[in-house]
Amino acid sequence: MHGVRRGVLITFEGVEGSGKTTQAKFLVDWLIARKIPHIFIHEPGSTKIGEAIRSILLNAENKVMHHKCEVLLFLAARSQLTYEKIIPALQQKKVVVADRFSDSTYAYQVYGRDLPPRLISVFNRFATAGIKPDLTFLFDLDIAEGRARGVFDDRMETVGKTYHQKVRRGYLKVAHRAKKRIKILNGEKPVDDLKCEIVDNTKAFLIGKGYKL
Ligand code: Z5A
Repeated sequence: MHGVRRGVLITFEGVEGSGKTTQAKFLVDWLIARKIPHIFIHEPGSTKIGEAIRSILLNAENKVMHHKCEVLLFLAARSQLTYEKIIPALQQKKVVVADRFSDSTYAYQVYGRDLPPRLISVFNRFATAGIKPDLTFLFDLDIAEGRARGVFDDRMETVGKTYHQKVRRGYLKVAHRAKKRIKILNGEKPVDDLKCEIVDNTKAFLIGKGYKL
């Protein structure tokens, strides 16, 4: 950890069922095996306040929720997580592995809900103290294929297929604008192939940041 100045934030993004949680957990196992200090978080949630907000956001009975209320709740949960867990972990030079972060808001609320990008970007900067991911893995997968992998019945998951297709396209637009940071992975590939791609990319990235592996 000699040459490391601050920790890094590695995020996993993608549509539902794309396999990002599976791979984020594999990366955590890899970090444990190498004794690299880290934390694992998911959004919305990972704090007491964030989990309470999550239950409001994902409750399928809350169908009346306005899109503006929705985005503010996601940002409120992120803000708590940023100050309670992410900033302290980065200061302690830890690797922060996050199952979703700001790119989700651009894909699901800006592109998916047609909310104004500039305003949401300002709100997001306010919520996160300007913290951005250092490396992002985006799992791209056909919506129907993702859905076939599980049961998806919460408030966000039960919005129609057209919405989720917009989200997928939104993610690709975000990735197009941040080519250096966001690695697009083919979510159709077998789990072990994806695992190798992620480990290879993360290894190179961490070495570049001064981690001794
Ligand atoms: N949301 C938002 O709108 N705005 C925001 O700012 C934020 C979030 C932060 C959170 O949902 C919801 O909040 C989410 C976005 C929205 N809603 N939607 N829709 P969540 O946390 O409950 O769940 P999720 O993040 O959508 O993840 P998920 O549905 O659990 O799926 P996943 O993490 O992408 O996949 P997985 O759990 O790793 O894998 C799913 C299944 O596929 C599982 O059985 C695996 O064994 C299998 N799998 C995994 N990889 C493969 C491969 N490669 N091949 C075959 N099968 C595989």
